[in-house]
Amino acid sequence: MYLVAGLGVTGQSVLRYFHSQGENCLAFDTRADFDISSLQQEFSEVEFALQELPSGWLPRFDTVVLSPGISKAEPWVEALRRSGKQVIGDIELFARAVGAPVIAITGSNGKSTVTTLTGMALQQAGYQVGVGGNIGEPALDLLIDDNEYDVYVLELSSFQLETTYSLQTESSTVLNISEDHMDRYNGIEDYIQAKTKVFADTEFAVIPFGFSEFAMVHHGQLLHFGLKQVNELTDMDYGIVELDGKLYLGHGQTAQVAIEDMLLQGGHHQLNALAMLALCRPFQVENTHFIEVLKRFNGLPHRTQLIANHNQISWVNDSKGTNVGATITAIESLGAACSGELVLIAGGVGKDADFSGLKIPVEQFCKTVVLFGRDREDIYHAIQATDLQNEREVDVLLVEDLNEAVNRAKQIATSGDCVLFSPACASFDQFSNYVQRGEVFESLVKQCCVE
Ligand code: UMA
Ligand code: ADP
Repeated sequence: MYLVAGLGVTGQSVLRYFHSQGENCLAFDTRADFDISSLQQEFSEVEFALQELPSGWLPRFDTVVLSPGISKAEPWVEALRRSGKQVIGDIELFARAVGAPVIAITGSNGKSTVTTLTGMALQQAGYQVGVGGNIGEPALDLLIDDNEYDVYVLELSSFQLETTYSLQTESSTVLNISEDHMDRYNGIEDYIQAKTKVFADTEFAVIPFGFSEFAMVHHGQLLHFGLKQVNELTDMDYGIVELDGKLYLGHGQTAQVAIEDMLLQGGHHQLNALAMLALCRPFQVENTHFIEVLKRFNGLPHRTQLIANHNQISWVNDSKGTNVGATITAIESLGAACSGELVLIAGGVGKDADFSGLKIPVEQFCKTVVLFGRDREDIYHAIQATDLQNEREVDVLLVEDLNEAVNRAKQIATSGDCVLFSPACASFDQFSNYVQRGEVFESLVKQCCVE
């Protein structure tokens, strides 16, 4: 018997999966105020408990299916493991049941974008593609919907990989590593270890140049990718290829997609596209298919998305910038493109991150930083630290909430400037998730652009 622990998006997909398999289970959520009435109606065969795991249940299950939002280090989870229970996640269940090839994508930033691009390229090439995982659609739902997929493309978080043991993939990648979720890990090494589990059983391990150590655990072939423009790229290297004076994304000496044909310009978009090319290597995808996709891919919502241009001031929503690495990328990429200066709005739940990496790009591109949310002072201290030379004066303001932050940004920004909302933090102090936070930002911007 299984215990489904956590009844959010993942836990509910596990209940649906077990229901479809005729497998009975017990279901538990640690939140006392979690409303389970509709779940009780839908899954009348399942027993539910909230807040405390009933001790009478202990002899009744042997495997815990743990939601990614619950840490394996929680004392009650540890105690279950010590008592001999197996602790797995939804992706492990998926791995045990899937009957078609899988591509798996992890990394600190760019996962959803590369997952979407890879799915689009395979679809363009005629495959039936199931896209899911951390990106939103739970992986197990793909196994029980009405489609017959030829291939699955999964975005996997480090939390999901921690509880995955037997996933076999055709190709997989760790796109990059920068600090994230340090409240759940004992340092960056621990986090890297969780991420690199994606290479445990893969045919092609796709890794950034210079990070071969990522793939220590892998047995298949290595493909490297990065913005290198070199003459001696081998056939296993994906980078920038020059042909007749024009720059292309490609591998070895093969020019695949002219960079000028990409709708999204900028370094990190090229990196994400290169990762897509490498991940698709085990499949039959023609260059024309890649070109078609990159010509029309306009980015995903809430990722460095231009949402308004008013009085020559542009407003950009990067609510999905939930860690320092993502926000640095956003500052550098928009800072380079902006004719004026940036007004950065950031803040929220810092996840014990070290924010000092923001200092240099902020000094290079921002005239003002407006900080809101629970951990705003941590960012304030990191940006205001005076241990670097060549400092440029940047105003750093502390406000309570996003409404106040948008209004202050409006007063400060002048013609040519760009107001960038890239929080470098999770949203859970003031919003339900990054999507709601982005939507609130967009409606505040709309209001203040009309006034
Ligand atoms: N929670 C409890 N008690 C419980 C169960 C959950 O307190 O018993 C809390 C968690 O601590 C967390 C929240 O509820 O604060 C949600 O946790 P969850 O495990 O229920 O999450 P799901 O709703 O199942 O959503 C998860 C992913 N969320 C997390 O890993 C936190 C979603 O990714 C993912 O889309 C979904 O599964 C489908 O696979 C979101 C995310 O923020 C976008 N992911 C993190 C990230 O991208 O950085 C990892
Ligand atoms: P994830 O799913 O890993 O959170 P997304 O594709 O949703 O990644 O992008 C989130 C943010 O990360 C973007 O808004 C952008 O600021 C940043 N980003 C995207 N691609 C990259 C990359 N290759 N390297 C660094 N940062 C990136």
